[in-house]
Amino acid sequence: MERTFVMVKPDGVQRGLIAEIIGRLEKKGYKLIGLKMLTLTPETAALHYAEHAGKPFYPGLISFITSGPVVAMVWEGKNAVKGVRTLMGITNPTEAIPGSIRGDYGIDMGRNVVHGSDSPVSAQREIAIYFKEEELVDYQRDMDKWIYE
Ligand code: DAT
Ligand code: MG
Repeated sequence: MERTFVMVKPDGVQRGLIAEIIGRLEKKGYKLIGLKMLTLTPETAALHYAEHAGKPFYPGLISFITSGPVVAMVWEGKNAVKGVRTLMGITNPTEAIPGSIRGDYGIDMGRNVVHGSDSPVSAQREIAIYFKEEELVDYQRDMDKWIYE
């Protein structure tokens, strides 16, 4: 099973969308295996968003993502990286399709409520920034036989 890193961003936390976002992933069928609430330091934010360093939106992105608590999570499931990106919608919430999290809850690019890894390689890298392996929970769900054929 594939793992992906998901984060409810500071705007999602402030707007009371934690349960909504977790609920969508949970109801889809993905399995939550790690969760913590924290406020990112500028150092952690820089690690997380290293690929965007130097871009025009980078300073705003770092100041936004460190502006309040976030909920960091690891979700597991078949093709979880791709599936979670589909549930999230594209980066620009104005263009994200209704029914997706960003499409339903955002307007501005820099306030798009949720983060999800864009590839399995990114997922591994991002999970390692936020979680030690022993903080991820290994458990079976009986309902998985009703989700996977
Ligand atoms: P995503 O979060 O969909 O993976 P990304 O990795 O390209 O998107 O960018 C990371 C975050 O940076 C994104 O969620 C919002 C912000 N961002 C990206 N492009 C932006 C832009 N042109 N203006 C403002 N913020 C931007
Ligand atoms: Mg990205």
